[in-house]
Amino acid sequence: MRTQVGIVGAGPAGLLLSHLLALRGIESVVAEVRSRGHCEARQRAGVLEDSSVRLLREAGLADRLDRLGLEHGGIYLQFAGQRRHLDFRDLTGGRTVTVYAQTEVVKDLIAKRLAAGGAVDFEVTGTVVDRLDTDRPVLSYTRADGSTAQIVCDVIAGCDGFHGICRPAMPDGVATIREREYPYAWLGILADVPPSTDELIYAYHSRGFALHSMRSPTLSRLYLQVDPDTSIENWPDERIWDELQQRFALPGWDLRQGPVLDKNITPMRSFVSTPMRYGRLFLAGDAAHIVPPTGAKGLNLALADVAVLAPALDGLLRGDSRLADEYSATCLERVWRATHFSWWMTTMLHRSPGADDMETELQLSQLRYVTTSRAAATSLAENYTGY
Ligand code: RFL
Ligand code: PHB
Repeated sequence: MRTQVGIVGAGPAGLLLSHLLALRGIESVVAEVRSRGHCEARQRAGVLEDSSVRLLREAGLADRLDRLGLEHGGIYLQFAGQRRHLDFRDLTGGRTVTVYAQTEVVKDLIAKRLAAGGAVDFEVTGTVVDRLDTDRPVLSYTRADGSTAQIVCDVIAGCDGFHGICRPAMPDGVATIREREYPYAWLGILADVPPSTDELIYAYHSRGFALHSMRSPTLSRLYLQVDPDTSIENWPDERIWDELQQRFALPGWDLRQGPVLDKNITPMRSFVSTPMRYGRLFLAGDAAHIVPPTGAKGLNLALADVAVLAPALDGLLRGDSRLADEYSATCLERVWRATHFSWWMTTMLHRSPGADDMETELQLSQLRYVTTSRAAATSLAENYTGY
C-alpha cells in the first residue's frame, strides 16, 4: 500500500493534520490504537485560544464550535479568601478564549475526515514505523479485522501522544529530553450540574489547588490537586465534593453539586523532546512535548504544531524542504513559551508537599501582584489567550 503521509494517532494533532493535508490535496492514512468511541469520549482539555478557534474556523471545522463554544473574556484567581477577576478583553485589546471540549473537537474532526472518505483505521495493534532515514518510510500495523497494513509513505507524522511509539523510534542520541515532574496530580470530575461560575476559577488554597471549569451550560468540569500516589478508589464522590467545597469556599457564593459522570487522575509533567524531526519522521503535539494543564496549553500546542506542519509537508512533497527544515525550530519557540507559562501558573497555584511559610508567602505575593498590577495581569492574559 502507498500513501503520501502516514499519521500515527487520531488525537487532535493527527486528525487535524490529516484534514489540513486533504485541503491541500495530500493523501494520508491515520492509524489509531483506540476505538472511535474511546477517542470521542476521553475527557481532557477544555479551553481553546483565539488562534485555535481561528484555525478551526478557517479549516471549515467550526460549525458546532461556533454554536456550542462558550466565549470567555477572562478568568478568576482565588486566594486568601478573595476572588479576583482578570479581564482578558481589556488587558489584551479584545482577545478571548473559548470553552469547547477536546472531545467535541475530536468528534468534529473524525466526522469531517470520514465524510470526506479519509482513511482512519481505529483499533489497530502492533504499530511500527521504519526506514525513517530514507525518503520512503514505512508504517505498519495490524487492523482490527486481523489484516496487516504495510504502508509505504513519503513522510510519517508521529501524532501518537506522550506514550506513543514514534518518539522512541528515533535512534539513540538523536533526541534531547528536558523534563520536570511535579509532586502533585489532578483529580478531574465531570459533573451533571450547571456551572456555579460564569468564567473559570483557579483557586489557591492551603489544602491544595482547585479549578472550576465547565463543558456546557449544564455540565461542570472540576479539578482538585491531589497526591500523585493516591488512587481513584480513595476518592468517593462525597470526599471530592467536600474537598471542592472547602477549596472554593467564599462567603455569599455556593458551589452547586450534582452526579459525577466521569472521574480520573492525571500526573503533572513538563517535557520537551528536541528536535521534533528525524529524517522523514515529524513529531507533533504530546508526542514531542507535554505541559501541566494549569495553563490550558496542551491541546492548543498540538493544533499549532500541525498548522505549521501541513504547509511544511506540502512544500517537502513538492521538492521544497525549506519549511520542513524550519519546522522544529518554528514550533519550539511557541512550545517553550507555553512550557514556561504552564510551569509558572502551576508553581504559583499549587501547594508543594512540605511547603514552608516562605514558599506560601512568595506564592501569595505573586498572586496579589498579578491581580493588582496591570503589567503583570497583562502578561498572564497575553500568555493565557495565546500569541
Ligand atoms: P493525544 O490526544 O494523546 O492523541 C494521541 C493519539 O495517539 C494514539 N496512539 C496510537 N495510535 C496508534 N499506534 C500507537 N502505537 C499509538 N499510541 C498512541 C492515542 O490512542 C491517541 O488517540 O495527543 P495530541 O493529538 O498531541 O493532543 C494533545 C492533547 O490531547 C493534550 O495536549 C491536551 O489534552 C492537554 N490538556 C489541555 N490542553 C489544553 O490546550 N487546554 C486544556 O484545558 C487542557 N486540559 C489537558 C487538560 C490534558 C489533561 N489530561 C488528562 C492529560 C486537562 C487534562 C486533565
Ligand atoms: C478543562 O476545562 O478541562 C480545563 C480548563 C482549564 C485548564 C485545564 C483544564 O487550565
